Amino acid sequence: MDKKHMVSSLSGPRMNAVLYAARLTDFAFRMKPNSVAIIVANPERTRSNDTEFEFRQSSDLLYLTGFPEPEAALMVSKIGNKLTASLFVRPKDRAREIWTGIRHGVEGAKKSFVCDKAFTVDQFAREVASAIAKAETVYYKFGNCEHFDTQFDKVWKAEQRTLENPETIVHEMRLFKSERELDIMRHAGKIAAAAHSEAMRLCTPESTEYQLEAIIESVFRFNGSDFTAYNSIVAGGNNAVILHYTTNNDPLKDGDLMLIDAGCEYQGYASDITRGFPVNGKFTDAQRTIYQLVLDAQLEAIKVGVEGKTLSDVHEAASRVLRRGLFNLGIISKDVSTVAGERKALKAHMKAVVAAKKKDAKAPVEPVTLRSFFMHGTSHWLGLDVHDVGTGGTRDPRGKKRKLAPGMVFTVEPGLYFDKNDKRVPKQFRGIGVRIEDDVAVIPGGQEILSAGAPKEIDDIERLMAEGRNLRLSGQRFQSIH
Ligand SMILES: [Mn+2]
Repeated sequence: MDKKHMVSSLSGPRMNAVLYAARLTDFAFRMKPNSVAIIVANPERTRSNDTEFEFRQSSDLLYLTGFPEPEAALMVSKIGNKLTASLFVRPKDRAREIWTGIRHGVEGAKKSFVCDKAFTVDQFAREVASAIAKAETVYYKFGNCEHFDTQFDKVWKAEQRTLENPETIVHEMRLFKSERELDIMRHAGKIAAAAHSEAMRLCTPESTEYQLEAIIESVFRFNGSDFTAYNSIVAGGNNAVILHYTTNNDPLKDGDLMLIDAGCEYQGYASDITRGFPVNGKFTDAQRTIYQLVLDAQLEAIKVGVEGKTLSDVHEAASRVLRRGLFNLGIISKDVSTVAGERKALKAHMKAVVAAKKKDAKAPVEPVTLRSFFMHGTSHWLGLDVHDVGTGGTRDPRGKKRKLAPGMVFTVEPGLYFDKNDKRVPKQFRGIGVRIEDDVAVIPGGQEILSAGAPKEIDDIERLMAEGRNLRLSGQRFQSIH
């Protein structure tokens, strides 16, 4: 692997005790007076017989404590002026640790994590009951882990306290990234960008989807990321029109366009990048036309995504460029080439659908609009979850449209998908699927593209792929047993 694609994990930024303590204090500050909040770990999940999927901590518990083990919970109590953070963890167990690795245990939890008290997890029900007895409000979210739900339910039913959702607090906090979080996300973006560049460099018409997937994920892991942030989408040719294609098993075809949507998770934080490139290193005219249109839309949308704007503004900016482009290519008609025109046409269509249903007649065909080829949103929040949380989604707690502000991180990912059998589009565009996705952080007075290291301009992609081809001709290639 090329040296420049290695981002050292040793130099990577991470959280520390001071930062976790500040988070816990902020969380407690936002809790109601005389309340108790409980946040639980994800359960372990079976993959096959007696082996489990790799464990990933629940994002809220990870955010507040950094505690990485299953069968764990955090309880924060705020009674009068007294704040107490308690961790519940698995007990030390020499026999189990030989098989599955070291457990922090109660002593380790107290030593290495921010808490006032630590208990073994079998004390959970007892300690929760005694904390709830003194509180007026209890924060707990059912549905994360059945084991804890059962225990909590019994205790809570016996005490009859007002129940609130702790996510309304934690998710609002998670929406705004601190300087350290941005550093970690920059690092995740760098690793993922290096992986995409490496896939471009090493792709040939003889490659397969799974080989490119292996290259992408080996760069992730090589640079110290913990997981993929989601299942990698590595789609050649017409597979790119399937939005969440993750089979990744087909051979590539000379002349096809590749779509790779893959991101790593570093210190719990996700990156999320999509790039497209021609399998043989040269865009055809048709591919160039569609790719450049999506890129123009993406660049325009990114420009709009600054402080004070909303994610709908970003989506509308991308859509405007795409509508105009599709009209110029003769794919949509003039009357639906504006947002007002599109709205009108779709409204009329809905009416016709309802009318047809009443008469038991066949439903009318939906008019061809941008939505026929771009059927997803342009943005989502990014953070500990790839589709990150933020109270109320794109609306703030008061129901107003959420305005972008420093510390928010979101993706910008317009796309166009023309199925190979779609007779609504000119022949030369069929079988082309393009999505271009970057990760954008809003910073005071501007924005920062965390994924900028992955080329997306046509010339840059073709240059990188030519460079890779020359290296291969000189004998350098990715190790393969074939
Ligand atoms: Mn995304």
